[in-house]
Amino acid sequence: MSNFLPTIKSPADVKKLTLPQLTELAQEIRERLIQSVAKTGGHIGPNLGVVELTIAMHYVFDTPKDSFVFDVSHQAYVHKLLTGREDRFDTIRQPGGLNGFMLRAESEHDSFGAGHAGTALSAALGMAVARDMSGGDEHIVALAGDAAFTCGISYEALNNVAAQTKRLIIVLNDNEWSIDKNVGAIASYFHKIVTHPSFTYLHDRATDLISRFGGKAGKHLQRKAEESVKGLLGPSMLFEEFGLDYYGPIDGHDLPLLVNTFQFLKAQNRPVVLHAITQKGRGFQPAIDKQKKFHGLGPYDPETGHTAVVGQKTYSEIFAETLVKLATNDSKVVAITAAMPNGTALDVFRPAHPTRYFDVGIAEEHAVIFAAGLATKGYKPFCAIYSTFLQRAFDPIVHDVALQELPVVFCMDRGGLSGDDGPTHHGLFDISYLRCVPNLVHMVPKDEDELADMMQTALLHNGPVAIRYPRGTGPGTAVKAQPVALEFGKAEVVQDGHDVVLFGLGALLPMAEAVAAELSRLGLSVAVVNPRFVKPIDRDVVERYGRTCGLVITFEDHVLAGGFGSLVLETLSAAEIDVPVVRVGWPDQFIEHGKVDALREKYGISVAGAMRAAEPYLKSLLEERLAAR
Ligand SMILES: Cc1ncc(C[n+]2csc(CCOP(=O)(O)OP(=O)(O)O)c2C)c(N)n1
Repeated sequence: MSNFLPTIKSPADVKKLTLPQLTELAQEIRERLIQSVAKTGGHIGPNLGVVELTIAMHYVFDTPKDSFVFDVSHQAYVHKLLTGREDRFDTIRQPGGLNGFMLRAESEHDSFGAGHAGTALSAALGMAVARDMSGGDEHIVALAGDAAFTCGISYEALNNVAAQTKRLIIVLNDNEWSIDKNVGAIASYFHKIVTHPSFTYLHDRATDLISRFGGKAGKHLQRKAEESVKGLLGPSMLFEEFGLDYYGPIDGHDLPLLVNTFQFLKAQNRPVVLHAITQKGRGFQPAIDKQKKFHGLGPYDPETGHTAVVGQKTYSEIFAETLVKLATNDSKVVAITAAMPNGTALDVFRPAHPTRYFDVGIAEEHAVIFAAGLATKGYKPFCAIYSTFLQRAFDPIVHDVALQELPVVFCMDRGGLSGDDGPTHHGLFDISYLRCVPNLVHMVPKDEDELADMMQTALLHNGPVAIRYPRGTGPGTAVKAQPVALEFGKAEVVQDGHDVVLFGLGALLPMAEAVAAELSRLGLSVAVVNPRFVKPIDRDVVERYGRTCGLVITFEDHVLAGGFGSLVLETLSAAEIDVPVVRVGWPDQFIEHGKVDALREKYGISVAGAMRAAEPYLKSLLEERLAAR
């Protein structure tokens, strides 16, 4: 195999290669991706699908002068390899290493950071308008997957493109997959275009013309393609109606064709859409066979694609299995996912209750308002949406669900630090952004069985409820055959005591217990509380221990600002109880990617960190309490 990749120190080096050499480079990149991501884990499938597209973009355009905006930007690995980060590529998603997404702070070639879907077109349009206003001549290229077009924001951007700029290039990277199979009318529409018999004809002709005539033929071809496709699809062509010129569909793995097409598009003085057909996982059979699994995953065997078997069930699986039970007992229970059937484990629910399962695409706002509509007719929707993605649906939660007191249940997976994915994916804000919303109940389970019980509690509650639970596995507590509703608004006192009280929220209860053990060794009497409910907080318990104890310590896998500890402070203050409160949680800054344990240690969310934070109070507390005995 050739060895061009190590010589690519910047996109200028890509431009030095010939077209046949670019094809060899594509091979090298594929091999590198497969080998490297096998060790680090990451979005292997999407990146194998955009190898040629990214090479062609860097061959034709000039970042950082020109700007590339990638939707989600989980498919930016090839871009990273071509923009001076090849030597650090093996550190991707590792502590201190490259981020798994585009990051403005990481490289001047990363013009816009992302991690959430649907933002590329709006950001690219903003850049294009800024360029126009300041008289620049650079190119702005947005690359968005077909699933990005299930996001409402993409259409909000499209609605403005033609009126606001004359020059913007949008690449629709169509592989027919979101993480799962892409869904809805837009997916069918794209499918109809690409499966039309004329596509094969057009493509064969295009390749033939380009191989015979080079660049000039590209222009000719595009005109032909444009006319033919227009002829095929009639005047209601989606992008044409938005005022963009549509080109394609073309084979997104045909490098010479892509290079010619981008050269042609670069010269256009109209906003354009290039529809490129790609294959997710291209060049790696396990990823082609298992599209869903290889969208994004942990380390795998680069030969076979095998991954380590995880024995214990994840919180997501417990959630989905419990929802199956609830739906079996209650015909009004429905499940909603916004394009995450795999991540939320609703994959398990789909076959069990197919008519009550809804994948709405990457459309969190719609998911929530859709659930509100269902709830008005007596249904009990459970919306399984990651904490970080639910941020997008804040207004629907307030305006459509909570204000009308509709019984929608938000099951917020990945509540807490997400680890390798980094700041775009950490679920660290949901307590703050939800506890200010009237009527909304917020619960956090300490283990798997309590999650099931909280779901039952939510089912019986006639109003909106949110439940947050962490990524991955919990303590491994056995789940009862049938969940039982919890006493509403009541905390669980795990251990009684009268000198110090520790509130360990959810996954941090064991940390609180470990700190309790240390404090007990010092001779203090320590109470440990599993709060269960953030809202309504168990005021009796907070006030009772606040009055008897000389120190309160709260633990949460959440930002401190507006979090559970803040709520405890507010509760104590409202009752005029003056007791020192030490809050353990994430500081007021975005937390980088890394391993959860190491990041917790770094930011003092640990037994040692809690002891350090409590230390200023311990000496006087010990003196006072021990003297009183
Ligand atoms: C708001 C939001 N919801 C959900 C996700 C999770 N997610 C990440 S990538 C992805 C699918 C993207 O599919 P597509 O845009 O077609 O790109 P592909 O991976 O197929 O190349 C989803 C649902 C997200 N990143 N952002």
